[in-house]
Amino acid sequence: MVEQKLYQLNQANGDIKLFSPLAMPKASGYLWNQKLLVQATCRGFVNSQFTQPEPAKYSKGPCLEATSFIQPEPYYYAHHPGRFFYIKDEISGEMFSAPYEPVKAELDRFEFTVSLTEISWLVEKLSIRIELVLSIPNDEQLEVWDLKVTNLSNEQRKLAIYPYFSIGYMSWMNQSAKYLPEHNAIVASCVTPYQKLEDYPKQKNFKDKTYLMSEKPIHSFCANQEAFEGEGGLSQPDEINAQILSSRPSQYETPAAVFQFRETIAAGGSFSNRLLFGPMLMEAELKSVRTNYCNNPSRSFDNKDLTRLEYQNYMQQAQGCIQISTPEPELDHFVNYWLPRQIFYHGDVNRLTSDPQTRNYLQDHMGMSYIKPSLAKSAFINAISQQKNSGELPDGILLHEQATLKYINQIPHADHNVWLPICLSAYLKETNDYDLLQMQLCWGDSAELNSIAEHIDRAMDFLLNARDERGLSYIVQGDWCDPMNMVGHKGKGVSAWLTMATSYALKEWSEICYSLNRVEKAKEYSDQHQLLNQLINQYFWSQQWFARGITDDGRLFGVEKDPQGKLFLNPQSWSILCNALLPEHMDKLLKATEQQLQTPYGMMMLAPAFTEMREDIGRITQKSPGVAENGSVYNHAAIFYAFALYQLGQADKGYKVLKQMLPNAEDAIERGQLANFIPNYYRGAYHQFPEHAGRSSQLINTGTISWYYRCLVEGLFGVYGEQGELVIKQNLPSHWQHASIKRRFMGATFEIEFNRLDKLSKCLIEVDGVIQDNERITNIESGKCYRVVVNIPGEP
Ligand code: CEZ
Repeated sequence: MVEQKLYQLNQANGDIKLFSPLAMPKASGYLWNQKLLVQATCRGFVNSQFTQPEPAKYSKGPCLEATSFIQPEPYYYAHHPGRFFYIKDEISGEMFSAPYEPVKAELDRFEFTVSLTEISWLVEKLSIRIELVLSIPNDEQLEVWDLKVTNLSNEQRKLAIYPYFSIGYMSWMNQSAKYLPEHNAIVASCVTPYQKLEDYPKQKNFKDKTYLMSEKPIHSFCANQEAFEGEGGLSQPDEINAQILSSRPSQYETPAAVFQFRETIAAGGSFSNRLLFGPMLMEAELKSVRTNYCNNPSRSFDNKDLTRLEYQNYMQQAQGCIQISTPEPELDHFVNYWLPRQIFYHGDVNRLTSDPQTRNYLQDHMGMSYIKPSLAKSAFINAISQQKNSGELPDGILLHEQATLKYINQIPHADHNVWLPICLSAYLKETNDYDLLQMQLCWGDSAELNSIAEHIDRAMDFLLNARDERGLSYIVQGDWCDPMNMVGHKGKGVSAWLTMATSYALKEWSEICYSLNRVEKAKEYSDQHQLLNQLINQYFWSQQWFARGITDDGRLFGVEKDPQGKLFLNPQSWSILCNALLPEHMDKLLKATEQQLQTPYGMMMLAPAFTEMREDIGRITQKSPGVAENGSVYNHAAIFYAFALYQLGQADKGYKVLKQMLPNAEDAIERGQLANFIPNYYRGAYHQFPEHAGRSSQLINTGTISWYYRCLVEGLFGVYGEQGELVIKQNLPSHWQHASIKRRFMGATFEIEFNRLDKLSKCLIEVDGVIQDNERITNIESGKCYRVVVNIPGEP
């Protein structure tokens, strides 16, 4: 027997197909638009959120309000929100559910396909084929489910088909559900709980209703979770064992949305139907949903229907500036299809928040510089216009008038300013839009007008002032590392990472100032950067690597003598980025870092992970060891390391980090996810808890991806802009003999072939047949296609 592959990548359209619901139960796809995010697992569990404008849920757990964020390593339990389809043979009484939950019957065939614009399933059991397609419109808060049931047997079948959409526990104040025959819909209603009187006006227009509508007439329904399940539970619901559903509404009971269709299907024949699920404000909205999405020829299920075309158009924007073809098909697949899509999700909907953390907002838009630079530009302007007159950027950027700083954004973090020149630098390389820096903007708290360049000067001055008597950067209640909240809360502790990041920011800004001909400023910041690098070595170098910081009580931590949290990755990476790492220390540092932090799943953020609270470090030490910042393979930190390695020209080491970030055929099961996104972490604490190592957090929100793209452009392929010219400085791994890419830059296209040739003494670059005497392409003409050959020395 030929062993069936676990999953398959389609290089022609980006699809990923998974062939079992068991091997990677949490494998998922995600769809979004500006107001809605839906992440669905292969088994039919769904995490979804919509905005009003704060994120909210319309399908929840059974007894929790579940209004919190989507959690890492989400736990899916029997009653977890999901969209399930029970199928019963009315003659034999046999039953199963698609895609898999909650009956979990062994299936004859299973295909879960995540494509760029929809998620679909094909399931076969009892000679019945179920095809399900989930899509969403590009601008509405609505899940569109197209269902097709085909009789694969040679006989006529009598089937009962039951879509079961969980609505869950909506509110302890008021919840109910009923069926509205005129709309073929179940509508559940609630009142979002509140206490403060002043919240009433803010909440009275909340979309407190969830509906499920059927295109075709239904035979029976149930809108009451408990009644539906009865004693049988979700895997054998009492109401499915009965002939028809009970027509029960719910009145201060947990709502559910279940329909029954009873169909006689001829041999080879099929039954199709469409279901629409989402939140709404008023019942009156059902009318337009019906008109638009039911029996409307232009929007009926078809590859060319309007809803799909509109969504495909939306997703068309998720095109990166490089297309690659390398010896690694998995890398090609991810970089050509899924990476730009994940970046576009971050940049276009800002992770569905209304107050993104400033550092996230800036880094996400750094990534957008490669996808849709116009959007990145407006984001940078928006962030800078909220900068305080003191030079300080706020902890979060408000995206609409009523938005407020919430949760983590109420905690003072000291690093936001460093991201401004760091992220802008990538944008400027890509666009050459130095004019942006002359734009006049006022401040978040004052009407004074200053150029963006002056805004950034002030951001740098603010960082330089936020230092102790030694010249080291205060950490306050956190830096890039959010939960490192007790190192400096008494006002004394300093961060090695932030001191390095400040130095790197100054270096980047100084270089930009030179390009702007602001020679004095450039010199001033460059001097400060040099000075900082001396301090970094003086205070933070410890034996073989850089420490992480000095606590309020003056303790240097992240050093050899610490039993836990001995070595942190970020200070090593950033000492390289800011050029503080002394040549004589380089080997020691790289060796220690690799020995202690490298795992088969990537670089851990620190090791050993903390197993108990340290009151001089903070909340990070309370996280489970190997989870998130406490020593996981925290991809955001790992990608900084890759970027630093590329800066050193360490092509093989850099590539290894990039490659390890993607699930591959050998370890996909341990990671538990498909290569359709980079998660924020894989479980770490590799040496302490090896049995869980590698497990994906399943979270799609991460700053990793922007840097991943930057590593491809500036590192691996080395095809980046400088003053409108294209620099070619590749770092292909030594085992690649050949690669080709298509690079969009300054309106032109570059078809670049890389070949490794033996006996070549140095890299040779040929542009349209002409050998270049340096590594840059100048006088680029927009609209033109350049053919570039890069010959790289191979064996001597
Ligand atoms: O959030 C991320 C932040 O969005 O953690 C990063 C930080 O740089 C990003 O801005 C590192 O700390 O405990 C916490 O508060 C955590 O910090 C999380 O919220 C963390 C999550 O892992 C989400 O990705």
